[in-house]
Amino acid sequence: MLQNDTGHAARPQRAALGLGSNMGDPKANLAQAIALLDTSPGIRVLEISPAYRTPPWGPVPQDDYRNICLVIETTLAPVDLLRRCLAVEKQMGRVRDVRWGPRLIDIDVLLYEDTELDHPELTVPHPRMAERAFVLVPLADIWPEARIAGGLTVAQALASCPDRDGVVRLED
Ligand code: X6L
Ligand code: MG
Ligand code: MG
Repeated sequence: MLQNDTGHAARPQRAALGLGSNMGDPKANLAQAIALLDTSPGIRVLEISPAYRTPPWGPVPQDDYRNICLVIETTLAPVDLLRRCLAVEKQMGRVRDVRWGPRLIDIDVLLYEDTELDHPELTVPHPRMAERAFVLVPLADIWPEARIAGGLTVAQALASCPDRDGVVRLED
């Protein structure tokens, strides 16, 4: 990737983020996260998906989530983008206790242009997004032609993703 000496990509790059919340007021938490991301230097929010109520995935029993995806334009390099996402989580008061447990806000870097990156802090495309309807359903609303791991588009992966039924679009 083209980079200058500030760790910024030379030109804006398109990336996809996945956001989720199942503590406090999830709608307000997602709105705050969007605002904090959009006002971050080097990040501009281009598209916001509809919100979905999604059953909790993973081994920890917990409340349903509210999930959305964003398409952003960024001059940050992938790992700097991740660090910014984690800083927003922390700024909002996220405390990490139970692995895969309930969270106030979770912000994941899903895709970064066509970049395939395997870094100690970050793998893109997100290696498990193809199995997660709570990611694919909102992402298909705003970036269906994006390619995920394995060469499938988001729309193609969604067509063969189990458990889509539990993912319910929210009107407010
Ligand atoms: C075995 C072991 C099977 C682990 C599955 C699956 C772990 C998903 C973590 C797993 C396993 C996850 C969200 C969520 C989480 C979210 C909804 C995760 C991380 N985050 N469920 N569960 N939305 N609906 O954003 O995705 S924990
Ligand atoms: Mg996550
Ligand atoms: Mg995360």
